Amino acid sequence: MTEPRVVVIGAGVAGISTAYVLQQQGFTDWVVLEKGSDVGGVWYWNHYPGLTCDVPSQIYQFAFAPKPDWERVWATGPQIQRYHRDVVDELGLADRIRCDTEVLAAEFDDADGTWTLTLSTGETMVADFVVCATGVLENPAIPDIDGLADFAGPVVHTARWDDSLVTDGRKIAVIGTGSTGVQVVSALQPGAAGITHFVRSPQWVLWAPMGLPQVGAVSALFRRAPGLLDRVHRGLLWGSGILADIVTTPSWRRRAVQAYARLSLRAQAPARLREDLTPDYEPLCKRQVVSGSYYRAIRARNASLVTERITGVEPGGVRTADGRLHEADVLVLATGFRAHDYMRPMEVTGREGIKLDDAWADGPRAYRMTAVPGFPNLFTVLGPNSPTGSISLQFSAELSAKYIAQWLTRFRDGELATVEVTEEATDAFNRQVAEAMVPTVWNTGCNSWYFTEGGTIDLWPFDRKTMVRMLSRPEDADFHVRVPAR
Ligand code: NA7
Repeated sequence: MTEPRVVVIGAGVAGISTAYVLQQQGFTDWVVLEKGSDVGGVWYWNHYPGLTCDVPSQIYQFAFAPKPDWERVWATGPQIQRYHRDVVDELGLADRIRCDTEVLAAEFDDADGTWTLTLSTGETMVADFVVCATGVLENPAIPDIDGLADFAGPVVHTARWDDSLVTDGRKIAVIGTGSTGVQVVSALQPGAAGITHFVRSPQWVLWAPMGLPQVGAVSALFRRAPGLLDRVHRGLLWGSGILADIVTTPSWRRRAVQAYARLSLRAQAPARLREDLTPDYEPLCKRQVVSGSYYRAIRARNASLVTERITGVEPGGVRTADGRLHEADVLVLATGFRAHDYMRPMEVTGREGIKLDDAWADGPRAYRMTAVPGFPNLFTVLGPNSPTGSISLQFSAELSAKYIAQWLTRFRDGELATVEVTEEATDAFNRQVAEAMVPTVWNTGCNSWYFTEGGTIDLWPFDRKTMVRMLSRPEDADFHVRVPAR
């Protein structure tokens, strides 16, 4: 038996799932490296006002760590961050996680089949396997707007919020109208002297009571009856299959949800802004925004909606194409993420010096979310094609980690030294993905963070059963497996 040395990079949903699986399967030589000062991934980095998960808490949780007593049906960011911390502590994973440790570079050594990692602490670390659990919505996208650096007041991206920033009583400009922009405008509007929301492309906003508390009696019942909690979780996983069907297959169900989105706009948006707030693409095409408060916020006296194109930022505010200067004291960038960076900015060098940046010049390309040709003994959890908008992230992270653990077991059993997915298998998978994307709602004529630089849609277009089938057992024919030298 040769115990594999495993480094997991990232301690968010994907990294914690991987850590749990490694612990459960009795691996002993592994560590999780996390660049943040705490666990939680996006829930650590994002703490802007109004942050709420748009997936109900009873499904946005690990199956192996069910929480009976969420405060809200849709939990807030701080609650979810605390949950991740608690899970790590309660499962005894904390000692394995090194925070404040960024991996700057990872290089594969062809001669001995190991990875050498260069850390921000100045150390190097050698591993047999690297599991990149580095996240999707990780690197903030800073817009390229003329004069941004000249703004006189604070400029803050929502994913790097400054908790000491005072916004009450000030004039706030918010750029961006995705889930984040909608949430931050709703939260900042009541206290602001004025809030201007710059909307380049309006979004469909599904109405939902996002502030709904989880009734105490329900929490008490779940605490007393863990079996019931488990059944509810499974029921929700099953139910999310309907959601997957809605986005991937045109049907009456899709039309019904789209009709609800149109109704939300008609019923909630102020009449004078309705035209400006009406998107020119189908509901559900972009990642659906859900809110119970945005239309109320944007119709308030101190709020204004600007759809005119931004031409630049000046010390005193934001200038638009009609020549107007929209005065502001604080500029909030709710401009999203470079969602296809994955492991980057880490410099990853695979077999024969292949750079990940070159391999992915046209956008990320992987096999079944987990493996990349040219990069032996490196796996990804919640890697390319993993965002789904319907299948639980925690479910796919745990499934992927268990899949990867099968390779680690074979290493431990002396059956392999290195494993690398083939180009052919990766191409075949990506052809399947492209074909399955055709009838999806994401392919109906809009632009969003789902699209890569190469124009492909970086999502999971199959159902949960297919995910389970693809990741239940490694298919040897899809891999180059090198056996250990005797
Ligand atoms: P998104 O959904 O990527 O939204 C980014 C927003 O920022 C979107 O409205 C963009 O407009 C806008 N944007 C980006 N650059 C500019 C410039 N230069 N000028 C004006 N507007 C700009 O990010 P979020 O953080 O809201 O949400 C990400 C995910 O987090 C979300 O989908 C959920 O899964 C949770 P555009 O639409 O491109 O015209």
